[in-house]
Amino acid sequence: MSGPQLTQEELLWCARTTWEAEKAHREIDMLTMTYPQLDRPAGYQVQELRVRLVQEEGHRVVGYKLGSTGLRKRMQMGTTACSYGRLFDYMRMEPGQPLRMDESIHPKAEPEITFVLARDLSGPCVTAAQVMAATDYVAASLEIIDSRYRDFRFTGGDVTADNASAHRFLISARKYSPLASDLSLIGLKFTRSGQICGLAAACEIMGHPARAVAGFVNQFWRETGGLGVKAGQLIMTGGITQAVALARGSRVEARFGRLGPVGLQAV
Ligand code: OOG
Ligand code: MG
Repeated sequence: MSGPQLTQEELLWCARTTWEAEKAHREIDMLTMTYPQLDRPAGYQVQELRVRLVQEEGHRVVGYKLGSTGLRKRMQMGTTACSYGRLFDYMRMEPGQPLRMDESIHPKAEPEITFVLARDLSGPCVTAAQVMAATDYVAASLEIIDSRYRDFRFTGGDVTADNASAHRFLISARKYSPLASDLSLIGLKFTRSGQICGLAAACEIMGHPARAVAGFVNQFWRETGGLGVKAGQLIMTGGITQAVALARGSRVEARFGRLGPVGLQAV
């Protein structure tokens, strides 16, 4: 970390800056250009303040999204550190609903497996087996990330402050028991406008996506000073392939073996 820690006022300025950019669909310079000392822990402080700003405008947290849990995402983004962001009610898309480019900056799509909990889970030492036992169902999903930073470039502190680039998400209506078969072996074909852009299996997510959920629950407990994840909340476990850029007219579809297909069109 270089320079003195950020003051509460500076942290709040960072929170406002990325939230305003999200609402205006406008890209901004990295916060670390102004505050080079914004590291990941400071990024989480900003994220907490940003959550409060968003809630003050009447939006509700419905779950969490995990970042850089997938091997290919880590390679794409040049990082090895997992991160998380909040999913809000306004980000949810319904099947058949198009992604509006005029409400986005430079959106990218990535296929993910989403867990929905049947019971509350709290760190500090939750295991993947406990996650499986506490899961109501899993479902195929697409995440649309849309970094507020110019050219989709950022440091770990920047992206954490920017709610891990969260923008929109779509969860398939088909619910699947995580115990019905080996979830880590579920295969996936990801296409954009008919062209294959990813072939993968769920084990790309830390060997098994439940492991990513466990790691997140423990990290969340540490970052928030003891908070847990609630029954009914969604946990998107991270992009299994690389994220692909969308343009007006792009159609992306992820066909997830037993979990079924999920797709959307950008307009
Ligand atoms: C940060 C979010 C990463 C994932 O699934 O790995 C993410 C980013 O790369 O913009 O959502
Ligand atoms: Mg993602």
